[in-house]
Amino acid sequence: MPTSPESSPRSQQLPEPERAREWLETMTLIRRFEERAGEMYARAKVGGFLHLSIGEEATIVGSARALREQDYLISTYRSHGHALVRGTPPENVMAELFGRVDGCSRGRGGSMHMFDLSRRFMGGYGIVGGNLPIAAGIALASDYKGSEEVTLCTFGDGASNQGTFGETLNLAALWRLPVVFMVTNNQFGMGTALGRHSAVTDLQRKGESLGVPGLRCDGMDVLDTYAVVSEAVARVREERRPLLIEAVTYRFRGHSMADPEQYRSKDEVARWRERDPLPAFAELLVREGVIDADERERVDERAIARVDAAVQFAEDSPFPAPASLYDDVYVLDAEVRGWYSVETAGDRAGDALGEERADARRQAANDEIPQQLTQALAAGEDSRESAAAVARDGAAGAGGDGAGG
Ligand SMILES: Cc1ncc(C[n+]2csc(CCOP(=O)(O)OP(=O)(O)O)c2C)c(N)n1
Ligand SMILES: [Mg+2]
Repeated sequence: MPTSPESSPRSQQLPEPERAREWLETMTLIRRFEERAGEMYARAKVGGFLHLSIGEEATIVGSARALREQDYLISTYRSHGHALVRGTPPENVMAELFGRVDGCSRGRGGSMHMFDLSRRFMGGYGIVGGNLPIAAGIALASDYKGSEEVTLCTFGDGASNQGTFGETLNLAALWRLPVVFMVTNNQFGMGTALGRHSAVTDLQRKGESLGVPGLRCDGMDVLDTYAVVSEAVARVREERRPLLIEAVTYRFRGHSMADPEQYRSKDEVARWRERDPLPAFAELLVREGVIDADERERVDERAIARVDAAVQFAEDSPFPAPASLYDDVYVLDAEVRGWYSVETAGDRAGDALGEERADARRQAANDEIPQQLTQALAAGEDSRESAAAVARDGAAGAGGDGAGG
């Protein structure tokens, strides 16, 4: 099964009809959303990169539905579906793609940096393998608090070759952290097939030597994914030991929007498309009498209408104000001067002037500026305007010559 589209037959239990319908609705929403996101990218409405997970919807929905609301989910740059499955409104996900203020990361992250703390979706990361140590940190915090929370960390087959994979699984096993690692084996790391980038292709076994046992699920089947991830999450919650799951799936589209796909044949894609998880699940629900053909049609129409609304919402949302450019970021003082600048000049040996300026800034940072900010925020003033005003005054005051460093 790992590298071919055939599934192994398993006995699979359908959930309650209401849940089954919700899973179908969510898978359909993700599919329609991503198709439209691709169109919007082609029309230059979306900047940067765009990675679609069309074909991987059963992996996303089956795994996320195995979580409780208090559990955490963290994924990669291929994460529109993860935001949607956790309940982030499609309007805010689309606005994020468009770089607008109503995006779930306020338009500052774009496609690769979805984030929704209120729904415990911890992002969206552009660095391959970069989310694994963060997941371990989240799980460590959950453990430290004595909570029952579990973290589900999804990443790609390619990421399983990163140093962070070994380092994180080792520590997670050693410290008995409540984290489920899930490698979404979609058969490729960019244009490199699994067998050409990983010495071990049976990915569920890749954590064994690190003390992390593995399980495998058919990531093209939402029922199997749900069953296996549920079992893993329950075990991790109970036993306080990490597990690794390999979800075997396939991405039907290119790695990102600019991918000539010369590394695979059309036949191979067509063979996997025969197992398209979305019609497979919809047909199962019709066969089992959970929905009828009309209902299936309506689910699709509703998803399309919701995505239409999301596009309109994103179009209507403004871009972030230019004055907010430096909100939430640290910048080097030599480049931009302000209370938010990170000191560098004072670190240079023998640079007396730099040290003097750094001292002045440190002094300012210690007292005046944060207090002014706190007061401004407490008075309910618009935080961005206040911050900008304080930054201007602070920079002038701290450096004497308006330089601040
Ligand atoms: C540390 C790092 N190295 C390289 C890249 C470039 N890169 C982006 S996606 C990708 C492939 C990762 O493949 P996989 O982990 O299987 O995830 P998938 O794209 O299939 O979801 C690479 C190498 C990166 N973003 N980060
Ligand atoms: Mg991959």
